[in-house]
Order: sequence, then C-alpha cells, then structure tokens
Amino acid sequence: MSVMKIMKPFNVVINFKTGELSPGKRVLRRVSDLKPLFYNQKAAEELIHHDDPLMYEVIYADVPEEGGHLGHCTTILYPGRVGEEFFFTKGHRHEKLETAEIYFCLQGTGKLLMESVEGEFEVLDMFPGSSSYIPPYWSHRTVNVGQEPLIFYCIFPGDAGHDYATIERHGFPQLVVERNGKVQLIPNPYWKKNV
Ligand code: S6P
Ligand code: ZN
Repeated sequence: MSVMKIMKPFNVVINFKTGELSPGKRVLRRVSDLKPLFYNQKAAEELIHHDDPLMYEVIYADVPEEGGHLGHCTTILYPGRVGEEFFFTKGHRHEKLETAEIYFCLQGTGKLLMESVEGEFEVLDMFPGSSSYIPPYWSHRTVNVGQEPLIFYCIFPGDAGHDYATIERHGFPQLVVERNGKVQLIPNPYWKKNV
C-alpha cells in the first residue's frame, strides 16, 4: 500500500512558440546569476554593469519534489553571447545521480552538452522535434547557438534534485563559442575531470 498522497490529475498548457507554461512557477536567470561560470570574466562583468541581461527562464508545473512524481517545465534560453561564448544554462547533475531526464525541443537551435561521472563527454543537437534522452549519471547544460530563443520541455523524476556546485567547480570539458562567424566547440582550459 502506497504512502503517497493521492493528488488530482491536471493539465498545464504549453505555448510551443513562446515556451509559456500555464499555470507555472517562473525562475529567471541573468548573467550575474552565472558569473563564475563564464570563460571571459571581464566580458561577464561588463554585461552585468551594463544591463545584466536575462539569459533564460524556467517555468515549472506545480508537482511535489518526491519520488513517483514527474517534474516538468519549459526552458526559454535567449540568444546572446558573453565574449565568444553563447548563452548557456548553469548546468547541473541530479543530486540523485541515478535519475534520467528528457528534453523535447520546441523552438530554436541548440547544443546539449553532457558529461558522465566517469568524464565521458557527449553533445547532442537540439532542434524543433528533437527529443534528447539524458541517462542517469550525466551532467547536462544547454547552449543556444541560434538567433532565436531556444525553447524546450523537460521531464524528470520529482526527487531528482539539482547539484549545481559540482559543475561550478569542474566546468564542462568544452566551451561553445562563435569564431569567424561559426559555431565551434573548443577545449575548456579550466575543466577539471570529476574524480
Ligand atoms: C531540470 C532540467 C531543466 C533545467 C533548466 C535550467 O532537471 O534539467 O529544467 O533546470 O533547463 O538549467 P539549470 O542548469 O539552470 O537548472
Ligand atoms: Zn536536469
């Protein structure tokens, strides 16, 4: 016999063009919220002093953060750069490492960077209709490499949790930059392999 509270089924409505999820709870992230994560700290400081641009919004459906439930949300990652680096999400691994996630892309063009706890690195393209499976044990970060907002829908176990500190300490093995008008992945000189 389950000890979970029985809750009522419900709908949320997602606007595929804008990423609006309603009803939902919105979290905003500006350049200042990601400050330590940028390769070019001077470029980040300049942007923060100028108008501290909004990088992304996450809109969460109201679901208990408990095992058995499925958290779900949309992310709207705006186009832009800090120095050469395209706008990206903080990136995290799940506190409960053995939990997976699905990213379903609705609009825009992106890269999904992933690193396993053993230090393997993988990148998937995100485009309207792409449905990316992030298996257990992989950190994940999205990067908008296009001119439009990158909008995607995420589904994850309710008790997954977010570990941001590990990414803040180690970074990802590669950076996604614009060089000579092209999208390029280059080694991150500050990356420290997870051990
Ligand atoms: C949650 C899921 C996404 C991200 C969101 C923002 O597990 O992976 O909803 O939270 O895309 O990224 P971040 O790294 O700031 O949480
Ligand atoms: Zn996640």
